[in-house]
Amino acid sequence: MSHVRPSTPTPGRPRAQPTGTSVAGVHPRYPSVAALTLFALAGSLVFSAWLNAGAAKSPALPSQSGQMPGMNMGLPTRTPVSKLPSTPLQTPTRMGGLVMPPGMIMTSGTSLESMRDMAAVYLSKVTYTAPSTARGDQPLTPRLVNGVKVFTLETSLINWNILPGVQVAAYAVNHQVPGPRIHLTEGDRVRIVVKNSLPEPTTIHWHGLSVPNSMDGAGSVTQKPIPPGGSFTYEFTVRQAGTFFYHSHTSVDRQQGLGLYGALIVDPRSSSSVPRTDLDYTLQLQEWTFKSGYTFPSMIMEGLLPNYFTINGKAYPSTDVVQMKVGQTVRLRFIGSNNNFIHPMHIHGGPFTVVARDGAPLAAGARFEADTLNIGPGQRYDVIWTARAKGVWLIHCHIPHHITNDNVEVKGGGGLTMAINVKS
Ligand SMILES: [Cu+2]
Repeated sequence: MSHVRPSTPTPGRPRAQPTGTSVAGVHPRYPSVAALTLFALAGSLVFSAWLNAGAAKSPALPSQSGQMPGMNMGLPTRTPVSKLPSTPLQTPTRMGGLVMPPGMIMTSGTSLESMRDMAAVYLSKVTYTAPSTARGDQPLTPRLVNGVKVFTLETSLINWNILPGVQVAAYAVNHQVPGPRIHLTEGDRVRIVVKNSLPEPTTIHWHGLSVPNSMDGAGSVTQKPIPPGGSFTYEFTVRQAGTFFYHSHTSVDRQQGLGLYGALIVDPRSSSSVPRTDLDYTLQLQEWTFKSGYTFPSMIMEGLLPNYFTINGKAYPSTDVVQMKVGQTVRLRFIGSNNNFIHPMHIHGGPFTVVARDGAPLAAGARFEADTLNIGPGQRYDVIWTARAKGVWLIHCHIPHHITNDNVEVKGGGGLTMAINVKS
């Protein structure tokens, strides 16, 4: 408990003074606080005298009170609505060939490199438009070559509908957001050829998997980034089982934030201690910053805060519906493919049991019940939910802004919302 601030003074360690509450108690280290406190007291005396004189009824304000100009002593200063300036609409702006987000603060010290990182996806470099009904996370079938499962991933810029009327520009794998699902069995030898059709370098990291260092995909650390038009072959044996994912590890804040990730699910070779379920569903989360038709990488930065949110590349009501019958169980695999925000994912209809974390099953005694689980960037949780009663039960983020589409609620939700439809 050493991190808890002691409630009683410790010898030799003076307790911090509450500032501005008591003139007599002001610590000598805070002379300006003492002066301000005295000034505030004097000011409030002047103010009450002024109030008693009925001056509050006068429309003319502080100058009559004899106060210092520019000092607000708690007087009502609300400007009438009719006198408020009207808001100039903010729009994306141009900086050379870059499109910068509205609201972003740029100074003479902002480097071109950082602006490139935060600029809108270059629409002229988009090479494919997915059908508006296309879904991400599609299973990818490997070729079997001498006992090795061979997969091909191609990265590129695409147009992608997160809603029927909202088409973002995205960093995609095999023309999907999220990229295709790689489904393996513990012990598999895999070879994954990554072809880079992006206009910039990239690499792919196998998040959570124990692989040889040279196969780890950390751009500029364990390998040279794959140049535009180039390719790189990753090969390793999978020695774990559970919920993993892959994602860009070069300009990660931009590339992964704009869609370059996908699920990597490994089945155990023998029977697992994790209970079996009737259904299995994977949820990959993402934020989007889509303003005036331009798509910016979502970040916790001015101008880049997200206004759309997706589960498996779609915002509610375009998210999947899980169909179940009363008494059935579903294993929900939450993947923290979101790269800036934490999403407390909540499920209606009773608690679920958390059975695995970060690809590792929890021993029976370590499993626990919950109804809301924080899914932080990079984390994975497998939970088992039981359909106890018929009806439509929601899975949703419990940050209400994250269940809107551009701040608007549609059909009782938005963004990180999806439904489980339970029939009897
Ligand atoms: Cu959220």
